[in-house]
Amino acid sequence: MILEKKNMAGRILLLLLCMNVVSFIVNAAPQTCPADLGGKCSEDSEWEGEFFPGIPKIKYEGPSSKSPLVYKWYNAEEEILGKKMKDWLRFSVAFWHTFRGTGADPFGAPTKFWPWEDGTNSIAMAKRRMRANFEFINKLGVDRWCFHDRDIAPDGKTLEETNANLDEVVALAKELQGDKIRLLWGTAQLFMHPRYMHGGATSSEVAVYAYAAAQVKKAMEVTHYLGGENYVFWGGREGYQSLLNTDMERELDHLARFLEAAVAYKKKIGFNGTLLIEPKPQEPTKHQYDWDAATTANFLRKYGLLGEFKLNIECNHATLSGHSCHHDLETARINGLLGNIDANTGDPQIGWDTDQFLTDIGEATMVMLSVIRNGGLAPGGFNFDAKLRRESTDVEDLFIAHISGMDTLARGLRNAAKLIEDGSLAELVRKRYSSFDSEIGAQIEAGKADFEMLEKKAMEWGEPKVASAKQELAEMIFQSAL
Ligand code: XUL
Ligand code: CO
Repeated sequence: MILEKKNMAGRILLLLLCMNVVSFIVNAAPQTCPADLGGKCSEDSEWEGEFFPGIPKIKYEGPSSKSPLVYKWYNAEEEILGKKMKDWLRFSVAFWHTFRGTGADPFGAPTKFWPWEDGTNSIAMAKRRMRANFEFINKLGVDRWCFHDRDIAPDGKTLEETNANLDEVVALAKELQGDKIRLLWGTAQLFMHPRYMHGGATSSEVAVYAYAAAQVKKAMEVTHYLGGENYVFWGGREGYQSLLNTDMERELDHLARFLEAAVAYKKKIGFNGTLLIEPKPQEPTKHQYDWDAATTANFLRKYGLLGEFKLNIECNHATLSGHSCHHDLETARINGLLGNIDANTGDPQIGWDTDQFLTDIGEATMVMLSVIRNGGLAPGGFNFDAKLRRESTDVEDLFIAHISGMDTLARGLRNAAKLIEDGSLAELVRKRYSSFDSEIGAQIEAGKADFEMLEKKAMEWGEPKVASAKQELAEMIFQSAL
Protein backbone atom coordinates (compact mmCIF):
# COMPACT_ATOMS: atom_id res chain seq x y z
CA MET A 1 0.00 0.00 0.00
CA ILE A 2 2.76 2.39 1.01
CA LEU A 3 4.66 1.28 -2.03
CA GLU A 4 1.60 1.87 -4.19
CA LYS A 5 1.21 5.39 -2.84
CA LYS A 6 4.85 6.10 -3.48
CA ASN A 7 4.52 4.84 -7.06
CA MET A 8 1.45 6.94 -7.59
CA ALA A 9 3.10 10.08 -6.25
CA GLY A 10 6.14 9.35 -8.39
CA ARG A 11 3.98 9.05 -11.48
CA ILE A 12 2.21 12.32 -10.78
CA LEU A 13 5.55 13.98 -10.17
CA LEU A 14 6.85 12.66 -13.47
CA LEU A 15 3.81 13.84 -15.32
CA LEU A 16 3.93 17.37 -14.02
CA LEU A 17 7.68 17.82 -14.11
CA CYS A 18 8.10 16.70 -17.68
CA MET A 19 5.22 18.72 -19.02
CA ASN A 20 6.57 21.99 -17.74
CA VAL A 21 3.15 22.49 -16.24
CA VAL A 22 3.28 25.99 -15.08
CA SER A 23 0.58 28.37 -16.00
CA PHE A 24 -2.17 27.04 -13.75
CA ILE A 25 0.25 26.91 -10.85
CA VAL A 26 1.12 30.59 -11.34
CA ASN A 27 -2.30 31.45 -9.98
CA ALA A 28 -1.31 29.99 -6.64
CA ALA A 29 1.55 32.48 -6.24
CA PRO A 30 1.06 35.24 -3.68
CA GLN A 31 0.69 38.81 -4.90
CA THR A 32 4.08 40.24 -5.63
CA CYS A 33 2.98 43.31 -7.53
CA PRO A 34 5.29 46.03 -6.20
CA ALA A 35 3.78 48.84 -4.19
CA ASP A 36 5.32 51.52 -6.41
CA LEU A 37 2.91 50.59 -9.20
CA GLY A 38 -0.02 51.57 -7.01
CA GLY A 39 -1.49 48.06 -7.05
CA LYS A 40 -2.48 48.45 -10.71
CA CYS A 41 -0.42 45.57 -11.96
CA SER A 42 -3.19 43.38 -13.29
CA GLU A 43 -4.89 46.12 -15.30
CA ASP A 44 -1.81 47.93 -16.47
CA SER A 45 0.57 46.37 -18.96
CA GLU A 46 3.16 49.08 -18.44
CA TRP A 47 6.12 48.61 -16.15
CA GLU A 48 8.17 51.54 -15.00
CA GLY A 49 11.88 50.93 -15.28
CA GLU A 50 13.95 47.80 -15.61
CA PHE A 51 12.89 44.24 -14.84
CA PHE A 52 16.47 43.26 -14.07
CA PRO A 53 18.04 46.26 -12.35
CA GLY A 54 21.64 45.73 -11.37
CA ILE A 55 22.20 43.09 -14.06
CA PRO A 56 24.49 44.51 -16.74
CA LYS A 57 24.58 43.53 -20.40
CA ILE A 58 26.51 40.23 -20.26
CA LYS A 59 29.91 40.51 -21.94
CA TYR A 60 32.75 38.17 -22.81
CA GLU A 61 35.67 38.44 -20.38
CA GLY A 62 37.51 35.16 -20.95
CA PRO A 63 38.23 32.10 -18.80
CA SER A 64 40.23 33.94 -16.13
CA SER A 65 37.25 36.06 -15.02
CA LYS A 66 35.76 35.23 -11.62
CA SER A 67 32.47 37.10 -12.17
CA PRO A 68 29.35 34.92 -12.56
CA LEU A 69 27.73 37.50 -14.84
CA VAL A 70 30.17 37.35 -17.76
CA TYR A 71 30.93 34.87 -20.53
CA LYS A 72 34.15 32.97 -20.05
CA TRP A 73 34.00 30.85 -23.22
CA TYR A 74 31.21 32.31 -25.39
CA ASN A 75 32.61 35.13 -27.48
CA ALA A 76 29.80 35.81 -29.98
CA GLU A 77 31.86 37.44 -32.73
CA GLU A 78 34.91 35.14 -32.52
CA GLU A 79 35.39 32.86 -35.51
CA ILE A 80 35.75 29.11 -35.02
CA LEU A 81 36.24 26.92 -38.10
CA GLY A 82 35.29 29.82 -40.35
CA LYS A 83 32.02 30.77 -38.65
CA LYS A 84 31.22 33.15 -35.79
CA MET A 85 30.39 31.47 -32.49
CA LYS A 86 26.96 33.12 -32.50
CA ASP A 87 26.26 31.56 -35.91
CA TRP A 88 27.26 28.07 -34.82
CA LEU A 89 25.23 28.32 -31.64
CA ARG A 90 22.13 30.44 -32.46
CA PHE A 91 21.00 30.43 -28.80
CA SER A 92 17.37 30.85 -27.86
CA VAL A 93 15.52 31.51 -24.59
CA ALA A 94 12.52 29.23 -23.89
CA PHE A 95 9.69 31.44 -22.66
CA TRP A 96 7.89 28.66 -20.80
CA HIS A 97 10.71 27.77 -18.44
CA THR A 98 12.21 31.20 -17.97
CA PHE A 99 8.99 33.19 -17.61
CA ARG A 100 6.32 30.63 -16.63
CA GLY A 101 8.37 28.31 -14.44
CA THR A 102 7.39 28.75 -10.81
CA GLY A 103 9.41 26.00 -9.14
CA ALA A 104 6.16 24.26 -8.09
CA ASP A 105 6.10 20.47 -8.01
CA PRO A 106 3.36 18.02 -7.04
CA PHE A 107 4.63 18.06 -3.47
CA GLY A 108 5.15 21.77 -3.07
CA ALA A 109 3.89 25.23 -3.90
CA PRO A 110 5.75 27.70 -6.12
CA THR A 111 9.11 28.89 -4.86
CA LYS A 112 9.84 31.66 -7.37
CA PHE A 113 8.13 35.01 -6.97
CA TRP A 114 9.55 37.24 -9.66
CA PRO A 115 8.90 40.88 -8.80
CA TRP A 116 7.01 41.59 -12.03
CA GLU A 117 4.42 38.80 -11.45
CA ASP A 118 1.12 39.87 -9.88
CA GLY A 119 -0.39 36.43 -9.36
CA THR A 120 -2.87 36.79 -12.25
CA ASN A 121 -3.09 35.21 -15.68
CA SER A 122 -4.38 38.43 -17.25
CA ILE A 123 -3.47 39.88 -20.63
CA ALA A 124 -1.82 42.82 -18.87
CA MET A 125 0.37 40.34 -16.97
CA ALA A 126 1.13 38.48 -20.21
CA LYS A 127 2.30 41.71 -21.82
CA ARG A 128 4.44 42.69 -18.86
CA ARG A 129 6.05 39.25 -18.89
CA MET A 130 6.74 39.70 -22.60
CA ARG A 131 8.60 42.94 -21.85
CA ALA A 132 10.61 41.11 -19.20
CA ASN A 133 11.43 38.41 -21.78
CA PHE A 134 12.88 40.91 -24.23
CA GLU A 135 14.88 42.77 -21.59
CA PHE A 136 16.28 39.40 -20.51
CA ILE A 137 17.18 38.44 -24.09
CA ASN A 138 18.81 41.81 -24.75
CA LYS A 139 20.87 41.74 -21.58
CA LEU A 140 21.96 38.17 -22.24
CA GLY A 141 22.92 39.16 -25.78
CA VAL A 142 21.18 36.24 -27.50
CA ASP A 143 19.14 36.84 -30.63
CA ARG A 144 16.35 34.30 -30.36
CA TRP A 145 13.39 33.01 -28.35
CA CYS A 146 10.76 30.21 -28.47
CA PHE A 147 7.25 29.87 -27.07
CA HIS A 148 4.06 27.79 -26.84
CA ASP A 149 0.90 29.73 -27.69
CA ARG A 150 -0.56 29.23 -24.21
CA ASP A 151 2.62 30.33 -22.38
CA ILE A 152 2.43 33.80 -23.77
CA ALA A 153 -1.31 34.54 -23.71
CA PRO A 154 -4.19 33.31 -21.55
CA ASP A 155 -7.05 31.10 -22.73
CA GLY A 156 -10.33 32.90 -23.40
CA LYS A 157 -13.85 31.51 -22.98
CA THR A 158 -14.04 30.54 -26.66
CA LEU A 159 -11.48 29.73 -29.32
CA GLU A 160 -12.20 33.11 -30.93
CA GLU A 161 -11.46 34.90 -27.64
CA THR A 162 -8.32 32.81 -27.08
CA ASN A 163 -7.08 33.71 -30.57
CA ALA A 164 -7.78 37.39 -29.93
CA ASN A 165 -5.76 37.23 -26.66
CA LEU A 166 -2.90 35.65 -28.54
CA ASP A 167 -3.02 38.31 -31.25
CA GLU A 168 -2.83 41.08 -28.67
CA VAL A 169 0.29 39.67 -26.98
CA VAL A 170 1.90 38.69 -30.29
CA ALA A 171 1.52 42.26 -31.60
CA LEU A 172 3.57 43.47 -28.63
CA ALA A 173 6.14 40.70 -29.14
CA LYS A 174 6.53 41.77 -32.78
CA GLU A 175 7.23 45.33 -31.70
CA LEU A 176 9.72 44.22 -29.02
CA GLN A 177 11.56 41.86 -31.40
CA GLY A 178 12.60 44.85 -33.51
CA ASP A 179 15.08 44.09 -36.27
CA LYS A 180 17.55 42.16 -34.18
CA ILE A 181 15.68 39.46 -32.29
CA ARG A 182 14.21 36.49 -34.14
CA LEU A 183 11.69 33.85 -33.20
CA LEU A 184 13.57 30.54 -33.46
CA TRP A 185 10.29 28.64 -33.27
CA GLY A 186 6.73 28.73 -32.10
CA THR A 187 4.53 25.80 -31.14
CA ALA A 188 1.03 24.95 -29.92
CA GLN A 189 0.51 23.63 -26.44
CA LEU A 190 -1.64 20.54 -27.05
CA PHE A 191 -1.11 18.84 -23.74
CA MET A 192 -2.26 20.86 -20.73
CA HIS A 193 -5.99 21.40 -21.30
CA PRO A 194 -8.23 18.46 -20.28
CA ARG A 195 -9.69 18.32 -23.81
CA TYR A 196 -6.32 16.87 -24.88
CA MET A 197 -6.32 14.04 -22.36
CA HIS A 198 -6.50 11.43 -25.16
CA GLY A 199 -4.14 13.42 -27.39
CA GLY A 200 -4.64 16.11 -30.03
CA ALA A 201 -3.99 14.67 -33.48
CA THR A 202 -4.29 11.15 -32.03
CA SER A 203 -7.36 11.74 -29.86
CA SER A 204 -10.20 9.25 -30.14
CA GLU A 205 -12.55 12.27 -30.42
CA VAL A 206 -12.92 13.91 -33.82
CA ALA A 207 -13.92 17.23 -32.22
CA VAL A 208 -10.60 17.30 -30.37
CA TYR A 209 -8.71 16.54 -33.59
CA ALA A 210 -10.45 19.54 -35.18
CA TYR A 211 -9.76 21.77 -32.16
CA ALA A 212 -6.07 20.79 -32.22
CA ALA A 213 -5.93 21.55 -35.95
CA ALA A 214 -7.47 24.98 -35.33
CA GLN A 215 -4.96 25.64 -32.57
CA VAL A 216 -1.98 24.61 -34.69
CA LYS A 217 -3.31 26.67 -37.62
CA LYS A 218 -3.36 29.76 -35.41
CA ALA A 219 0.03 29.00 -33.85
CA MET A 220 1.53 28.62 -37.36
CA GLU A 221 0.01 31.94 -38.38
CA VAL A 222 1.47 33.84 -35.43
CA THR A 223 4.83 32.09 -35.86
CA HIS A 224 4.83 33.26 -39.48
CA TYR A 225 3.76 36.79 -38.46
CA LEU A 226 6.68 36.95 -36.01
CA GLY A 227 9.14 35.87 -38.72
CA GLY A 228 9.63 32.45 -37.08
CA GLU A 229 12.47 30.39 -38.52
CA ASN A 230 10.90 27.04 -37.59
CA TYR A 231 7.70 25.54 -36.18
CA VAL A 232 7.77 22.64 -33.67
CA PHE A 233 5.48 19.67 -33.09
CA TRP A 234 6.06 17.99 -29.75
CA GLY A 235 3.47 15.25 -29.27
CA GLY A 236 3.29 15.20 -25.49
CA ARG A 237 -0.03 13.36 -25.51
CA GLU A 238 0.26 11.77 -28.94
CA GLY A 239 0.72 8.28 -27.58
CA TYR A 240 -1.12 5.81 -25.37
CA GLN A 241 -1.52 4.62 -21.80
CA SER A 242 -2.74 1.13 -22.78
CA LEU A 243 -2.73 -0.79 -26.03
CA LEU A 244 -5.87 -2.64 -24.90
CA ASN A 245 -8.07 0.38 -25.58
CA THR A 246 -5.97 1.89 -28.39
CA ASP A 247 -6.11 1.50 -32.16
CA MET A 248 -2.46 2.36 -32.71
CA GLU A 249 -2.62 2.01 -36.49
CA ARG A 250 -5.57 4.40 -36.75
CA GLU A 251 -3.97 6.91 -34.36
CA LEU A 252 -0.72 6.94 -36.36
CA ASP A 253 -2.68 7.40 -39.60
CA HIS A 254 -4.49 10.35 -37.99
CA LEU A 255 -1.19 11.88 -36.85
CA ALA A 256 0.14 11.62 -40.41
CA ARG A 257 -3.03 13.25 -41.82
CA PHE A 258 -2.66 16.04 -39.29
CA LEU A 259 0.96 16.67 -40.28
CA GLU A 260 0.06 16.55 -43.98
CA ALA A 261 -2.55 19.24 -43.33
CA ALA A 262 0.08 21.32 -41.49
CA VAL A 263 2.43 21.05 -44.50
CA ALA A 264 -0.37 22.15 -46.83
CA TYR A 265 -1.25 25.10 -44.60
CA LYS A 266 2.38 26.15 -44.30
CA LYS A 267 2.57 26.33 -48.08
CA LYS A 268 -0.76 28.12 -48.33
CA ILE A 269 0.30 30.97 -46.02
CA GLY A 270 3.80 31.19 -47.49
CA PHE A 271 5.57 30.19 -44.27
CA ASN A 272 9.10 29.16 -45.24
CA GLY A 273 10.29 28.00 -41.81
CA THR A 274 11.26 24.38 -41.18
CA LEU A 275 8.68 22.09 -39.59
CA LEU A 276 10.33 20.16 -36.76
CA ILE A 277 9.19 17.10 -34.83
CA GLU A 278 10.58 16.75 -31.31
CA PRO A 279 10.93 13.09 -30.27
CA LYS A 280 10.37 11.97 -26.68
CA PRO A 281 9.72 8.39 -25.55
CA GLN A 282 7.27 9.00 -22.72
CA GLU A 283 6.04 11.57 -20.21
CA PRO A 284 3.24 12.40 -20.01
CA THR A 285 2.03 9.28 -21.86
CA LYS A 286 3.38 5.82 -21.18
CA HIS A 287 4.43 5.61 -24.82
CA GLN A 288 4.80 8.54 -27.20
CA TYR A 289 4.69 7.80 -30.91
CA ASP A 290 7.70 10.01 -31.70
CA TRP A 291 9.81 7.80 -29.41
CA ASP A 292 13.28 8.79 -30.67
CA ALA A 293 15.00 10.00 -33.84
CA ALA A 294 14.98 6.58 -35.53
CA THR A 295 11.30 5.89 -34.79
CA THR A 296 10.30 9.34 -35.99
CA ALA A 297 12.39 9.00 -39.16
CA ASN A 298 10.60 5.74 -39.93
CA PHE A 299 7.19 7.35 -39.31
CA LEU A 300 8.07 10.16 -41.73
CA ARG A 301 9.32 7.64 -44.29
CA LYS A 302 6.19 5.45 -44.04
CA TYR A 303 3.86 8.39 -44.62
CA GLY A 304 5.94 10.07 -47.35
CA LEU A 305 6.71 13.07 -45.15
CA LEU A 306 10.52 12.96 -45.35
CA GLY A 307 11.59 16.20 -46.96
CA GLU A 308 8.81 18.15 -45.23
CA PHE A 309 10.08 17.74 -41.66
CA LYS A 310 13.30 17.76 -39.68
CA LEU A 311 13.87 16.83 -36.05
CA ASN A 312 14.32 18.88 -32.90
CA ILE A 313 16.51 16.67 -30.72
CA GLU A 314 16.28 17.31 -26.98
CA CYS A 315 19.19 15.82 -25.01
CA ASN A 316 17.10 14.85 -21.97
CA HIS A 317 14.55 13.17 -24.25
CA ALA A 318 17.32 11.19 -25.96
CA THR A 319 18.57 9.88 -22.62
CA LEU A 320 15.00 9.01 -21.56
CA SER A 321 14.77 6.81 -24.65
CA GLY A 322 17.89 4.95 -23.56
CA HIS A 323 20.29 6.70 -25.95
CA SER A 324 22.95 9.32 -25.44
CA CYS A 325 22.23 12.77 -26.83
CA HIS A 326 25.13 12.21 -29.24
CA HIS A 327 23.45 9.04 -30.53
CA ASP A 328 20.17 10.74 -31.37
CA LEU A 329 21.95 13.72 -32.92
CA GLU A 330 23.98 11.38 -35.13
CA THR A 331 20.88 9.37 -36.03
CA ALA A 332 19.12 12.57 -37.08
CA ARG A 333 22.20 13.87 -38.89
CA ILE A 334 22.94 10.79 -40.99
CA ASN A 335 19.29 10.75 -42.08
CA GLY A 336 19.50 14.41 -43.13
CA LEU A 337 17.06 15.31 -40.37
CA LEU A 338 19.02 17.31 -37.77
CA GLY A 339 17.16 20.63 -37.56
CA ASN A 340 17.36 21.99 -34.02
CA ILE A 341 18.55 21.09 -30.54
CA ASP A 342 16.63 21.58 -27.30
CA ALA A 343 19.72 22.09 -25.17
CA ASN A 344 19.39 20.53 -21.76
CA THR A 345 20.39 17.47 -19.79
CA GLY A 346 18.92 15.01 -17.31
CA ASP A 347 20.25 13.68 -14.05
CA PRO A 348 21.84 10.23 -14.18
CA GLN A 349 20.21 9.31 -10.85
CA ILE A 350 16.71 10.46 -11.76
CA GLY A 351 14.57 8.72 -14.34
CA TRP A 352 12.55 11.65 -15.64
CA ASP A 353 12.82 14.80 -17.72
CA THR A 354 14.57 17.11 -15.26
CA ASP A 355 15.28 19.75 -17.95
CA GLN A 356 18.56 20.94 -16.43
CA PHE A 357 20.99 23.29 -18.10
CA LEU A 358 23.78 21.30 -19.75
CA THR A 359 27.04 21.76 -17.86
CA ASP A 360 28.94 18.61 -18.82
CA ILE A 361 31.82 19.67 -21.07
CA GLY A 362 32.38 16.18 -22.49
CA GLU A 363 28.73 15.88 -23.51
CA ALA A 364 28.77 19.40 -24.97
CA THR A 365 31.85 18.48 -27.03
CA MET A 366 30.10 15.42 -28.49
CA VAL A 367 27.01 17.53 -29.24
CA MET A 368 29.16 20.09 -31.05
CA LEU A 369 30.96 17.39 -33.05
CA SER A 370 27.56 16.43 -34.49
CA VAL A 371 26.62 20.05 -35.11
CA ILE A 372 29.89 20.79 -36.93
CA ARG A 373 29.55 17.63 -39.02
CA ASN A 374 26.04 18.85 -39.86
CA GLY A 375 27.48 22.16 -41.09
CA GLY A 376 25.63 23.98 -38.28
CA LEU A 377 21.95 23.98 -37.40
CA ALA A 378 20.58 27.00 -39.27
CA PRO A 379 17.72 27.77 -39.60
CA GLY A 380 17.58 25.84 -36.33
CA GLY A 381 19.54 26.65 -33.21
CA PHE A 382 20.03 25.77 -29.56
CA ASN A 383 16.89 26.39 -27.57
CA PHE A 384 17.42 26.29 -23.80
CA ASP A 385 14.53 23.99 -22.91
CA ALA A 386 15.89 24.04 -19.36
CA LYS A 387 14.78 25.38 -16.03
CA LEU A 388 16.17 26.51 -12.71
CA ARG A 389 16.03 24.02 -9.89
CA ARG A 390 13.12 24.51 -7.50
CA GLU A 391 15.60 25.74 -4.89
CA SER A 392 17.14 28.47 -7.08
CA THR A 393 15.04 31.50 -6.39
CA ASP A 394 16.98 34.68 -7.20
CA VAL A 395 16.26 36.63 -10.38
CA GLU A 396 20.00 36.58 -11.14
CA ASP A 397 19.86 32.75 -11.16
CA LEU A 398 17.99 33.01 -14.47
CA PHE A 399 21.02 34.76 -15.94
CA ILE A 400 23.59 32.52 -14.27
CA ALA A 401 21.85 29.39 -15.58
CA HIS A 402 21.78 30.63 -19.18
CA ILE A 403 25.35 31.95 -19.04
CA SER A 404 26.55 28.61 -17.70
CA GLY A 405 24.63 26.69 -20.40
CA MET A 406 25.96 28.98 -23.14
CA ASP A 407 29.55 28.81 -21.88
CA THR A 408 29.35 25.00 -21.72
CA LEU A 409 28.26 24.73 -25.36
CA ALA A 410 30.81 27.37 -26.39
CA ARG A 411 33.47 25.30 -24.69
CA GLY A 412 32.13 22.22 -26.47
CA LEU A 413 32.45 24.09 -29.78
CA ARG A 414 36.05 25.09 -29.05
CA ASN A 415 36.93 21.51 -28.06
CA ALA A 416 35.22 19.95 -31.06
CA ALA A 417 37.06 22.37 -33.35
CA LYS A 418 40.35 21.36 -31.68
CA LEU A 419 39.58 17.68 -32.33
CA ILE A 420 38.67 18.34 -35.94
CA GLU A 421 41.75 20.52 -36.56
CA ASP A 422 44.00 17.95 -34.88
CA GLY A 423 42.52 15.21 -37.09
CA SER A 424 43.79 12.20 -35.14
CA LEU A 425 40.35 11.01 -34.09
CA ALA A 426 39.08 11.20 -37.67
CA GLU A 427 42.24 9.40 -38.80
CA LEU A 428 41.65 6.63 -36.25
CA VAL A 429 38.13 6.13 -37.61
CA ARG A 430 39.29 6.35 -41.23
CA LYS A 431 41.95 3.70 -40.62
CA ARG A 432 39.45 1.45 -38.87
CA TYR A 433 37.38 1.13 -42.04
CA SER A 434 40.24 1.36 -44.55
CA SER A 435 39.81 -2.26 -45.66
CA PHE A 436 36.66 -1.07 -47.40
CA ASP A 437 38.81 1.31 -49.48
CA SER A 438 40.09 -1.78 -51.35
CA GLU A 439 38.66 -2.81 -54.70
CA ILE A 440 36.27 -5.35 -53.16
CA GLY A 441 35.33 -2.94 -50.35
CA ALA A 442 34.45 -0.29 -52.91
CA GLN A 443 32.36 -2.82 -54.85
CA ILE A 444 30.47 -3.74 -51.65
CA GLU A 445 29.79 -0.07 -50.89
CA ALA A 446 28.59 0.46 -54.43
CA GLY A 447 26.15 -2.45 -54.06
CA LYS A 448 28.00 -4.50 -56.67
CA ALA A 449 29.17 -7.47 -54.60
CA ASP A 450 26.93 -10.55 -54.60
CA PHE A 451 27.20 -13.52 -52.23
CA GLU A 452 28.87 -15.85 -54.78
CA MET A 453 31.64 -13.34 -55.40
CA LEU A 454 32.12 -12.74 -51.67
CA GLU A 455 32.26 -16.47 -50.97
CA LYS A 456 35.03 -16.78 -53.56
CA LYS A 457 36.96 -13.96 -51.88
CA ALA A 458 36.46 -15.43 -48.39
CA MET A 459 37.96 -18.71 -49.57
CA GLU A 460 40.85 -16.94 -51.28
CA TRP A 461 41.64 -14.72 -48.25
CA GLY A 462 41.29 -17.45 -45.59
CA GLU A 463 40.80 -16.59 -41.91
CA PRO A 464 40.57 -12.74 -41.61
CA LYS A 465 43.03 -10.79 -39.45
CA VAL A 466 40.94 -8.54 -37.23
CA ALA A 467 42.45 -5.26 -35.98
CA SER A 468 41.96 -3.56 -32.59
CA ALA A 469 39.09 -1.04 -32.32
CA LYS A 470 41.37 1.32 -30.34
CA GLN A 471 38.52 2.58 -28.14
CA GLU A 472 40.80 3.62 -25.28
CA LEU A 473 43.01 5.53 -27.70
CA ALA A 474 39.92 7.27 -29.12
CA GLU A 475 38.87 8.18 -25.56
CA MET A 476 42.37 9.44 -24.79
CA ILE A 477 42.37 11.70 -27.87
CA PHE A 478 38.86 12.96 -27.01
CA GLN A 479 39.83 13.70 -23.40
CA SER A 480 42.93 15.60 -24.46
CA ALA A 481 40.72 18.21 -26.14
CA LEU A 482 38.59 18.96 -23.06
C1 XUL B 1 8.57 18.75 -23.18
C2 XUL B 1 9.25 19.63 -24.16
C3 XUL B 1 8.43 20.69 -24.77
C4 XUL B 1 8.74 20.98 -26.20
C5 XUL B 1 7.84 21.99 -26.84
O1 XUL B 1 9.36 17.78 -22.63
O2 XUL B 1 10.43 19.47 -24.39
O3 XUL B 1 8.57 21.83 -23.99
O4 XUL B 1 10.05 21.42 -26.36
O5 XUL B 1 6.50 21.67 -26.71
CO1 CO C 1 11.78 20.43 -25.70
